[in-house]
Amino acid sequence: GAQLTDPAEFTELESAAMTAALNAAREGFRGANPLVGAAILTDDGTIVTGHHGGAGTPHAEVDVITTAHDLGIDLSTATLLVTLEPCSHQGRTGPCTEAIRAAGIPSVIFASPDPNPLASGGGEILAEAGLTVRSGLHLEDSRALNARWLRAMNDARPFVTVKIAQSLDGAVAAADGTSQWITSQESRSHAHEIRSRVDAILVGTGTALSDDPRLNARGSDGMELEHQPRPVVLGTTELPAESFLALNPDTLQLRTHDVGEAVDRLYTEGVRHLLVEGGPRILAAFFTAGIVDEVFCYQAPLLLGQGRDSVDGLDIGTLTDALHLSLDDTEVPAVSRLGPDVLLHFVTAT
Ligand code: AOF
Ligand code: ZN
Repeated sequence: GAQLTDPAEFTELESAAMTAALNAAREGFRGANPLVGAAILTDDGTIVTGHHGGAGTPHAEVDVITTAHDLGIDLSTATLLVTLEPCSHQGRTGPCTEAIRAAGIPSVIFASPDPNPLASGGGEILAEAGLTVRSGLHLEDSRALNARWLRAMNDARPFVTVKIAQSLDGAVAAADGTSQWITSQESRSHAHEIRSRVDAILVGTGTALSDDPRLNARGSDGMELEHQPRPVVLGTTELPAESFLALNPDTLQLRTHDVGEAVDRLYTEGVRHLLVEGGPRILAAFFTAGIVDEVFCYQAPLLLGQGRDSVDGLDIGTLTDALHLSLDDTEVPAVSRLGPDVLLHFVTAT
């Protein structure tokens, strides 16, 4: 990658423009693609921003250049700031390096390098083409913005979020199998928001058969949210032809018992963020395989007695073998109240 620039070399206006780009990035969709924002800073201190809206849509650089053209801004003396190194590849859209050159922009600042081997190297390409290229401005903020995507890229497997909704005594269903609804409406809405930010949701065939879930993301009004995850079912049992998942042409059934193989397959399918919703044996398999990155646990204030454990089948016989998690509030509060429930956010050891 390109050399990092000494932070002292950036002006206050450049810093402000990168902050604006970071804020614009947050308007994007967190899914298979990173959140990326861009800004154009002109001689007279004007700042315009753009962002990437999700896979298949224009990259942030192209978005902000389009806006600048629409506003009649002179780009021949402008600086383009972008939260991620401009891509160099022909992907679902063209290379941003080309768009920047074609726009005649002489100076580029990016926050963090692009770790994607397909897309990286754009900084060097622009420098070789004679542009002034600097990097590292608000580097940590840019990294924090895409922590899940960066982890997925680095590990070459999807970032795995586990969702558990349970009673105080750790049950996800009562003894007779009844499970609707243990958690509150507020908790369920929150869980649907998470669904709308992931690429895929995975359940086992057991859950698919017992609950007939839709695995889509819905608002509190019951309407589908803008971004829908891909439903994934793990296991060999056939789904009933009339079930929601069998009727959804996007459903992917993975007929493997190995969760490691399953996530590898999902990565090649383009999944960068996977939400695992159960059931209890699937959760145990993910924990045992060490491929859980994050847990959202919705804890409802009720006891279910002889219920079904939320995680079932962990081979832990003694305290020293316990699997440890830690409360984490780098991005969301580690502990929050959702109506009558408590939401806990954990990460696993890295
Ligand atoms: C940029 N600007 O706004 C984004 C970039 O699927 P594609 O073709 O859109 O390419 C996605 C890859 O491009 C993604 O994995 C990452 O490496 C880079 N994303 N690059 O110059 C952007 N979103
Ligand atoms: Zn690009």
